[in-house]
Amino acid sequence: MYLNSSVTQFDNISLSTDPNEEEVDTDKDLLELSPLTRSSVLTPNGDLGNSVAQRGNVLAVQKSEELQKILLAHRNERHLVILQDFPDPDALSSAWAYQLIAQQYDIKCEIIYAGTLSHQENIALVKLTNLPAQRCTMQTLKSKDLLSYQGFVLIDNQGTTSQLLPLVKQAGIPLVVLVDHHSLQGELSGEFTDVRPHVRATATIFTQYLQLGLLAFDSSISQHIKCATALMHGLRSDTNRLMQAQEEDFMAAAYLSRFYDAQLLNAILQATRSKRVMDVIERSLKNRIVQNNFSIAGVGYLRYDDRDAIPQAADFLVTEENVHTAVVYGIVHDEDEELEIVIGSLRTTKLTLDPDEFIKEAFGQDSTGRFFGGGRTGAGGFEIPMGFLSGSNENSAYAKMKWEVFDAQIKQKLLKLVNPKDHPI
Ligand SMILES: [Mn+2]
Repeated sequence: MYLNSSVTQFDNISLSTDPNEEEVDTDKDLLELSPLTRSSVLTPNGDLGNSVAQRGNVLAVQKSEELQKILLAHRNERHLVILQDFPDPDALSSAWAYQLIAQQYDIKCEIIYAGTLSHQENIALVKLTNLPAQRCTMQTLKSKDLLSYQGFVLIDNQGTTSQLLPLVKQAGIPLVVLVDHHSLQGELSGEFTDVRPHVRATATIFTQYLQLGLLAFDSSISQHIKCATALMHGLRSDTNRLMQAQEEDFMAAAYLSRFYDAQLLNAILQATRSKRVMDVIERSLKNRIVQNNFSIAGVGYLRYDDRDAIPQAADFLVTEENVHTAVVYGIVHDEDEELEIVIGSLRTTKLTLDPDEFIKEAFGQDSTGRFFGGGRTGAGGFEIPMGFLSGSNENSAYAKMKWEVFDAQIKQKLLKLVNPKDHPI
């Protein structure tokens, strides 16, 4: 717990672009300001519109101000922060930053996800930083007193990748805050919405909020150091270790570098792969077909807990020479709930390939108009529920046949886009 930034103090923090006296005192302090503030100080009339980053910063300032107002209006409430079923470092760290920001307004946030942390790095992240996210299955959520929550929050997702959403909506809990960098997935809009598909990581957006004063990180507070480390990890992992980072992401990483613990980050990154993940990667290698620089691999059945092996296999396949895009998919089965679902991941290094568009085009929508997947820069994913065809895999001939049908269907849909000449659309 920390008390250095009370709400009263916080109310006085100005998010406006007018630098106050203290801030323009010295050159060093100039560098402390946000990029927007700095450039508006240095070139009051010049250079507008020349940089996407600059426009991005105008938005960041507006959004920070807006978020501050919303949080003030929701003081003393309890909120559920819902992450995708299989949260990644970007989601986990951003949700934590949100929780710390909201805490200043006496808003109590519970960070929950329905699935598992299946990536070894994510498990290490949560354990080593003591990150306050909890698994919450449908059953657990049903057993909670949902009336005690005045709002819910979506971070690094728009509700399309969480099983919990229908239940929360049914309970009539309003969406208070939505912050994401995936392309807009639907009509869902919160009281506060900040969706910026051009930003590479949600951690970048949250770091900007911090930088703009929504919470002053203090390097003497261990929790702040750990959260900064988590954000650095989130930012790096969503930008392919900064390779796909843009100016805004680098600025955010630069800011976090003042607080993060490099050794702790290293410890998180040292996490090793389980044998089962290695086996899935091996299957993806064996089964892949490469056409037109696309590498496509079906990996058959996987346990629910190993689901994250799919994106890891895609990460690996995309490193092959002459491959710019990899798609890996498999049937994930949840023994507890007798549920089966086709899950796939796409990774691309091709700048002109939009994963969101590609996946929506390849797989289309379900009967309710919901897309089976989507994406962000460089990465995408899809989930196709198997409904009535779920289960009964004790009969191995049947299980094999079922896989073959799904495998063939997915390949057909992907190859239509991979070889457009063979299948004129
Ligand atoms: Mn993300």
